[in-house]
Amino acid sequence: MDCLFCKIAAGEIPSTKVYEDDKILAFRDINPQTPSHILVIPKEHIGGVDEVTEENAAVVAHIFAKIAEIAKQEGLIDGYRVVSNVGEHGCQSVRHLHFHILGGKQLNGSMV
Ligand code: DGP
Repeated sequence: MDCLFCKIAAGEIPSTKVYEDDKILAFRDINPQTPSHILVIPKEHIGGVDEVTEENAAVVAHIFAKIAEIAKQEGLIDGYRVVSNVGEHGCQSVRHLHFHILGGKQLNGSMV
């Protein structure tokens, strides 16, 4: 499958890793929108939030447990935002489930 984040997960394309285990990978966004901008992905290919099912949702729970740890490790003690863009209206540009951790500065209150 020609998927950019599958290739990053497999180590075929380099990334700046922040956290890795057998199920997930966290790495720095190539185009950071905030001082700390990390992407967290499952290693298995799931296209997006719209492809999460009862069968594959365990990895999403695992991702969220690790997001809390990664944010602490990153020093985001004053808070941060977790975002997952979905599909065309959500402006998802990479069709592999990922969660953005955005922090390191005061974010604005606008969700869109
Ligand atoms: P989204 O637009 O929500 O699908 O976010 C995709 C993000 O992926 C975007 O913020 C830029 C990032 N990105 C795209 N290509 C690469 C890459 O090759 N390496 C890294 N580290 N990030 C990438």
